[in-house]
Amino acid sequence: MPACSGPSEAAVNEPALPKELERKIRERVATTPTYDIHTHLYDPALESLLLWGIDEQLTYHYLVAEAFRSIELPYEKYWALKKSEQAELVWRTLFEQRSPLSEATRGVITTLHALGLDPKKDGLPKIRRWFSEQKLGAFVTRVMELAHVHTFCMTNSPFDPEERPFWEKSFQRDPLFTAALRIDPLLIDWQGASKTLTEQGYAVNPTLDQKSLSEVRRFLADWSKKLNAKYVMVSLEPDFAYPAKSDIATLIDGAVLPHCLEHGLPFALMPGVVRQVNPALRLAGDGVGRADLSAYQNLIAAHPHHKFLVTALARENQHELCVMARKFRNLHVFGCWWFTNIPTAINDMTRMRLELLGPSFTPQHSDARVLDQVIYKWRHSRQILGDVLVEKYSDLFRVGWAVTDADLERDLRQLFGGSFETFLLANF
Ligand code: HDL
Ligand code: ZN
Repeated sequence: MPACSGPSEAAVNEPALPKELERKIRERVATTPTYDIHTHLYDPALESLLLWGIDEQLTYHYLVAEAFRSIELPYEKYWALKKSEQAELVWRTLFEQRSPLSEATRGVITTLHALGLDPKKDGLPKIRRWFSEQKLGAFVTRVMELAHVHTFCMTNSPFDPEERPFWEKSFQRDPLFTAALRIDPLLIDWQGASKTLTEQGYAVNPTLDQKSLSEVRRFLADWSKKLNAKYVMVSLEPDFAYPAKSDIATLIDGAVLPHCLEHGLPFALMPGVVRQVNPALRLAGDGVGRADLSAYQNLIAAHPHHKFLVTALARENQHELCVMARKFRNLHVFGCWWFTNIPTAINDMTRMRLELLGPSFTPQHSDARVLDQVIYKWRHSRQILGDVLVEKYSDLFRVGWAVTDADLERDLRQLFGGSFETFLLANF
């Protein structure tokens, strides 16, 4: 038995990926146009609903939560400040009194740097002046170019009193902003939602009888048509159970799934949010919980002809979700959502997904609420995806499979929205 001495003969002589090929992979990952399949951005026609500019960046709820860790100001006094005062407090707290080491604070720096600004030198007043000189239309174009995003998918809710009037009077759509029908209140608060539907002219009553379910289907059909929705979406608490004798399960079985099947729409499920663990933080007050994914496995297994998009909020759910996707071709896994949109989790999840699913998933969405932040959300994720793909193509190269330009273009087209668009058209 030869003595063990360091790496094996083969390992030492294994060819590494040629530097030029590695460079090309990184460059293509950095610049392949992508469909951003879940955002909270809005078609510019929805006017002030589309948030942009430095004060919106700084008052993004991720930064509000982080800033409150270092300020003693009573929550209500913060909320009573003007937006510009809130932004100044966040700026001082997270960018002047500390280094922007978190993902969301680093994101502001990445974004400002990409826009040609120097936050350390310019300071907030000069940055504010720069944004005041931008025109929205040109800024949308610039952000999409810098982030290499070709299309956004919005999150559109018939239950949002600010948004609903725009859709009811209809408006000239910007084709770069597609829509998704968001129905959280319908499923998690049927008693309240049934009142909203009644006000909108749907003959529902709080008891979920057959008449109410057919009226809910009419509601879903009307809004899916109004929006030209690409999918129907809901985020659910960790304890969502299925099957179950619950309003949620009754509405899913009796209205949502029949509607989605009839219209060929995926049902997008986002497990794991624990709503308002700290209500004083308002939008920043939601937490996370490990979801019981057996409910999703039961739901998907019982509906092999329906399409499901799923992203889970808890890091602990990610491996189980990947294995589930191996069992069900009608499940498409997407994104590193919210609290998993950090390099540690993105790196872990993207590797795991490629190793278990190959390129049959969508690695990322921005979840952006402020137009500017699309820049950092995509630059940061593309950096990690580039690292992971260089390693995976290197592993293949070492065993004689060298990725070609055509392979790379095809694989990246799939990962940056192509698999998602194929899934939208799939019939199982
Ligand atoms: O439910 C969702 O779509 C989440 O993305 C929430 O909107 C959350 O507040 C968020 O913005 N996460 O990034
Ligand atoms: Zn979201």
